[in-house]
Amino acid sequence: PGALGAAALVNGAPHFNGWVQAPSALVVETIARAGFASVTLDAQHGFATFDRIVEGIAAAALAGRPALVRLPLDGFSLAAQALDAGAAGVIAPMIDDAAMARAFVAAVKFPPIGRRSWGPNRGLSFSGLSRDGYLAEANRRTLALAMIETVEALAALDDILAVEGLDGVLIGPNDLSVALSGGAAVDPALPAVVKALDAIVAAARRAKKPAAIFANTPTLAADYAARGFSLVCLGPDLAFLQQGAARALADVGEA
Ligand code: 3PY
Ligand code: MG
Repeated sequence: PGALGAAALVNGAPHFNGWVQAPSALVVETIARAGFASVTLDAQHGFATFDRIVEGIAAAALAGRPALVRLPLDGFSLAAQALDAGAAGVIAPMIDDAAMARAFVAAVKFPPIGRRSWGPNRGLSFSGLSRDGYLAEANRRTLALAMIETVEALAALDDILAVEGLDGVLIGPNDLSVALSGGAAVDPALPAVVKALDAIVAAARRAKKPAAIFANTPTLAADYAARGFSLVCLGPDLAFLQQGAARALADVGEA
């Protein structure tokens, strides 16, 4: 399925990722074959249990696409398990400061950067490398992305980006809008959110790390790509399904 190195994301054209919350193998394969460059299996707000993650990574691989996993909030124990299962990278939600980013990195990078425990299973076999080769390369080939979606994280952005082994940041504009509006609105179009975006892209450029973002709509996705976000996540699958179903009903005059 290929790796998703941070360096390629920094230098390449915008990369569109299909966000999957109901990751049966068939759904993941369908989203991957729709043409997204990679998929994300969401274990925070989606239904990506570990068994589904194991299946979902295989389904994405069948379509020749790498899979990322968004972790739940309760610690990082799933993080290295996902990499062992062949995930190309992991996304940690609600990272507020450099200490949290360092704890995340410790879980997913091998020494000397972190303390990921050895046992890479399918990650090793996908890589095509020897055991020593994987040990030498895995820190570069697997992505660790910290979600920036709180007021605290915005204030600590440069410190978070400076954490060694953290490959980049991924903006959660929904949570960020809730945070920046003091709980008054969930709306990525809020001026305070939009204003933060250019500063985030600039900070990531200074750190030579990719800035990624989740987009609620294709229009927002295109806008984020134009602003310089190098990885733009679009979805989720359940919204595609709901919107397609509603449009079909409307087309037959039922809505
Ligand atoms: C957010 O926008 O807050 C996200 O976490 C994207 O899913
Ligand atoms: Mg969020």
